[in-house]
Amino acid sequence: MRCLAVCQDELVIRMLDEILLPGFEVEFIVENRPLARRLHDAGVNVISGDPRRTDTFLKADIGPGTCVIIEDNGRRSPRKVLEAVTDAGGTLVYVLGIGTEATERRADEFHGEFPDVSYLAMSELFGGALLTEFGRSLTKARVQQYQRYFSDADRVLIMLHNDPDPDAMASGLALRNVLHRTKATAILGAMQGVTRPENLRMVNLLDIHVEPMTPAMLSDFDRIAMVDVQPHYFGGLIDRVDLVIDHHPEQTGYTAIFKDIRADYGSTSTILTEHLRAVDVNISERTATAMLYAIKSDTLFFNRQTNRVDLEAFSYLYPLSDAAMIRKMEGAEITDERLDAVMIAHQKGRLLDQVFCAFLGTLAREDFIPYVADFFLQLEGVKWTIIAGLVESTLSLSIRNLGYTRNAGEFARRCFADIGSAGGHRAMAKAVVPIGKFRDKYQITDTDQIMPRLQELVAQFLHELPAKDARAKADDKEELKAR
Ligand SMILES: [Mn+2]
Repeated sequence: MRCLAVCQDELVIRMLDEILLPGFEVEFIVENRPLARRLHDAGVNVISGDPRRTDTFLKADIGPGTCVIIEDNGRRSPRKVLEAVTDAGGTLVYVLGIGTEATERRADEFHGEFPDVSYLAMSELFGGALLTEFGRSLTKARVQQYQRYFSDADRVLIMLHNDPDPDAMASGLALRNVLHRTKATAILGAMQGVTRPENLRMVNLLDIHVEPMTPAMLSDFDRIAMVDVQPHYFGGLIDRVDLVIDHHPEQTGYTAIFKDIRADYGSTSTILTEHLRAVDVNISERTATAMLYAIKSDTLFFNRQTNRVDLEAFSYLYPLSDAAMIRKMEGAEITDERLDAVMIAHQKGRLLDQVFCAFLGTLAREDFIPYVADFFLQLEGVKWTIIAGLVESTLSLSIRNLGYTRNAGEFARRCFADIGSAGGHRAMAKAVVPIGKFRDKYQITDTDQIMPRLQELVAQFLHELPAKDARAKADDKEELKAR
C-alpha cells in the first residue's frame, strides 16, 4: 500500500519512515528544501513541494487508495493542506497530532470540519507501549529482589488458600518457575485440599501436587510465599511471610517482606505473567495452560473484574498453552449434583427487578452456591444473583452482578460483616455467617423466610443513593476471598 506523509519535522519523518517502510511504500512531502535534500541523501523517499497546493498532490499521483498522513504540530493549521489533499482526490486521510495541547478538543475540531479524517495523537499511539515497557522494568526490579531473597533457601513453601482454585494453583506453578525451582524444593501447600470437580480434573490433567499442611509443618520451611491469598485469611496462624502476590483488596495486620498486590487485576496469574515476562523466564506449556485456564475462570472469561492487562496476559499465554487441555478441564464443571442444585434454584428461586435470589437448603458442599450464582447470571434479564445455602450450621452466600452499578462486596460487608465474614469485589462477593446469628439479626423463624429476606436486603441496597457506598468503605472489615 502507498503512503504519503506530509511532515516538516525531521524526527517525525525518520520515525514514520522506520515504522512504515516494511509494510508500505512511503513518500514524504517536505516543504523545507535543505531538509528535503538532507533526507534524500539519507535514503528517504522525499518530494519537495508546497503541501498547500493541490498540484503538489496531483504530481505525487495521489489516488483513493493512497494513505495520507498529515502532521499537526500545532504551529500552523493543516486545514489548507487537508483541502489540497481532498481536492486532489485523497480519501484515506489521517492527521497526526504531535506536541499539540488538548488533543481531544483538536480532534473534535477537525472532525467537525472534515468528518472523514481520522485524528491520531502521537502520545496516545506510543504511550501505551512505552508505559508498559517502563512498568515492566519496575516489576523486573521487584522480582529480582525477591528472587535473590529466596535463592539460598533449601525448602520453600508456596501457600495457597483452602480448596485451591485454578488461579491459586497456576500462580503457585508460575512462582515456582520464577524462583527457578522444582516441586522438590518449592512445595505447593494448602490447609484444606482441592474438592471442586473441575479443580480436581485440573490437578489430574496437569499433574499438580498440593501438599496438605498443618500449622506445625510451617516451621519446616526456610521461606514462605503466599499466592492468591493474604495471611489474614488464615486467622492468625501465619502472620509473617516472605512474599505475598495477590489480586484481592489489600489487607492489614500482617508482615510481608515483599508484596505485590494489585486489586485491579482479574487474577493473580495475570500478575505472575508479568513477573515471568519481566525477568524473561521460559514458561512451560503446562504452566501456560494452567495460567490461561486461571485467567479464564477467575474473570469468567472476561465477564467480571477484567483489566486490559488480563487480556494482554491472555494473548501472551495463548500460543504457549494447550487449548485442548483447557476444554477438557472445563468439561468437568457440569456435574449431576450441580445440575440438581441448579434445578432447586430454578424451582425455589425468584427473579424480581433483574435480581435472582434463591436459598438452596442444606447442601453437602459449599461449591454449589457460587456455581449456581454464576449459572443464573447467564440468564436473560438477570443483573444480580444472590444464592444462599446451608452447609452444616453455616449459611454461605454468593453474590454476583453484571453492570457494576453497585458494589457486590459492599453489599456483603454491609449486611453480614458484623455477624460473620463478608467481602469481595464489585462484581462478586461472598459471605459466611453462622445460621444462628443470621436468624437473630434478621428475625427469621423459618428457613422459608431466608430467600424473601435476602431479596428485601438487596432491593434496599440497590435503591439507596450510591454516595453511601463510599462512606461505608471506611468500616471495611474482614475481607474474604470472593469465591
Ligand atoms: Mn484469584
